[in-house]
Amino acid sequence: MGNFMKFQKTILCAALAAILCLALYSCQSAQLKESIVIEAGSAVPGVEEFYINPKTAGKYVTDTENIDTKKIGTEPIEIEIGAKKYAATLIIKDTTPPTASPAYAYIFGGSELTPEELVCDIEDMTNVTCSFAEPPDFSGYGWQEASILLADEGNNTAIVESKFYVFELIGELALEAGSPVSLSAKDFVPNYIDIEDGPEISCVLDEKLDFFSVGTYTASLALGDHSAHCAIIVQDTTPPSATPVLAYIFGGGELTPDELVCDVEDMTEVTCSFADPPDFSGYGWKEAKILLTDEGGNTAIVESKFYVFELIGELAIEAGTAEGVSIADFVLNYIEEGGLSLEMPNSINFMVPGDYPVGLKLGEHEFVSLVKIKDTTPPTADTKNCQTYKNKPISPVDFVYNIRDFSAVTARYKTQPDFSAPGTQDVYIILEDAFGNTSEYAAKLLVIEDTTPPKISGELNKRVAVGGTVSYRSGVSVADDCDPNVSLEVDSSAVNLNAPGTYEVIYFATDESGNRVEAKGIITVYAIDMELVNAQADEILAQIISSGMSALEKAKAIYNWVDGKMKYTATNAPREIARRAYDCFTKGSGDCYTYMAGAQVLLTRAGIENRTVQRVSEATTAHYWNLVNVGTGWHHFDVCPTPGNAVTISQRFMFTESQAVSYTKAITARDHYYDYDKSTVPEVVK
Ligand SMILES: [Ca+2]
Ligand SMILES: [Ca+2]
Ligand SMILES: [Ca+2]
Ligand SMILES: [Ca+2]
Repeated sequence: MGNFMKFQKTILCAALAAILCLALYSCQSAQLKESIVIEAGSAVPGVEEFYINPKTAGKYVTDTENIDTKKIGTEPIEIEIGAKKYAATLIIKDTTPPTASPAYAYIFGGSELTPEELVCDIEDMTNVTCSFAEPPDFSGYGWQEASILLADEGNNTAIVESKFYVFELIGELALEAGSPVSLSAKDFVPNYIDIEDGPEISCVLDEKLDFFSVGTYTASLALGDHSAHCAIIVQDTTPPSATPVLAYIFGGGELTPDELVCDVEDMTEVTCSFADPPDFSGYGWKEAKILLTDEGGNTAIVESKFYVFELIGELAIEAGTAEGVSIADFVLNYIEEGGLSLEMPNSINFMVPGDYPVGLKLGEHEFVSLVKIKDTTPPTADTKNCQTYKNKPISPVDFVYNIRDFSAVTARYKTQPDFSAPGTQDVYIILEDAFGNTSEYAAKLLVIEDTTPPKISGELNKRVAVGGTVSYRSGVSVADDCDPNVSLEVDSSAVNLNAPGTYEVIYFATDESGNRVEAKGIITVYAIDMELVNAQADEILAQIISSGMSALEKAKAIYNWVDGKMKYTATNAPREIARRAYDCFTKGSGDCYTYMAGAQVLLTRAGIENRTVQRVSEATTAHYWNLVNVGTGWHHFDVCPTPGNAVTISQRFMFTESQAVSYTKAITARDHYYDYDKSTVPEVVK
């Protein structure tokens, strides 16, 4: 029921409103305000704001959504009330001043700012324009004040106090070479400050910039969109320095200025030159002034000095007078400093004249000098006087001895002596060495005239048994009045020692002067016969037997003598008793026949009965021995040794026939040893 009633009321009210609207449309002022004013930027007010009577009901006809309230001016508004439409005006005004925050700015000197760059966060419902309340000072440096005037479309204004910083730039940065080795923006801006929350000043240096080389370079600085250039002038105003170096050179050598200084110090490149040309032609210590010049043209003088060695190209040394050389020998003004060294081959022989090169070394420089081993000394010698025979020249060398020299020496006569003039004369001998050095020595020459031949004396006549030998000179001498060296010569060509007889031998000698002497001797070659050997036997027996001896004792003495005297030797001498007995008595050598013959002669001369016995002829070899009878019958008697001593010496003295048979059996080295023809000799005791 209630809703129904509200519906009724609404219908009623609507009807009334329509009536009113129609009334208003016909009479606006009676129902709507002609205009209303709003602040720019505010919303379009509700339509009721136009009603005079708050109970009026109506609506906008105008599309208020399309009204820009930020635009100052009037907007026509159509409002419908009831069935009628009414016109009104909306007036938009700006009465609120704008606001903004200051924005601090940073610029390089010489540039400027717009007012907009110095404010931010501008707030207003209408467009705002900025301008400087007063022109800022862009010509100064550092912080500068700036008043920015803000004005909106409604001519409302406001002042914002801002500021900006002006960086002062250096147009030219002069640097001493080598003093810095890096640069940054701060170096170009005296009033540099860090920009809070902003970009730094960037600094780009010239690619060619060399802090150690004099020149002008560029640095490019940038701050935001602004850029600027600064010149970097690298200069060198500091003179160079250096230490002097003592140098040593050979005469004729030169030095560059660089070789006379060291430890050159400077930040730029330094060239060296001589302030004055040094004296390279002299010797010893020389001054040198070295001018140092750097890239900046700064100069310094270094006082240095050098030493010039004066060298000897040839060092002459007399052979044998030195054992070595030292470096100082090759330098007239030698000093130890400088390290001059000598390179000497080991092959210098100070005894042998010749040229020997040696090297002098000074750093990298070498000089070749020559050691000349010379012989200018004449030979020396001792002299003696000489003599010779007339016309017998002698050598000049004979007059000199102890010759001393380092090379080969020859001797000659100054003038040829007269060897044909007997008597004493002076001779002069010239000694010359291999290098032509000569010395002269005097001596006496005695020329002897010898006309007397030598004299031969002594035992010129000699005797010798046939087959023997003769020492012709034995007992013969020769002497000369002048020639002490005269010698004895023998001509024995006429002598035949193998045949008995008398022969002539010629002794002769010739002295140095050719005087000859000749002397004759007689050589008697005598035969060997029983008379000779009997006499020899008698002499032997006189030594070995006495009158009181028995025959057996005498036989034993003879046996022993022959055994002691003889040594068995094969011989081709004739089998003759005298000849072989002679061999036994004089030589003591021979075969069994010699033993037998010697024993036979002695036994016979001693008066002892004896025979010779001979091995049978059918035996392979021959053998001879003795048979002896001392009054006890015949016995064998054989002094000759048996082969291999199968029968001893004592067994072979006076042995019986039965012993002979057994000995023959015992001696196996020979057949038929004591086998003999029994018919030729007396019967031997059995
Ligand atoms: Ca405003
Ligand atoms: Ca310098
Ligand atoms: Ca010499
Ligand atoms: Ca003489």
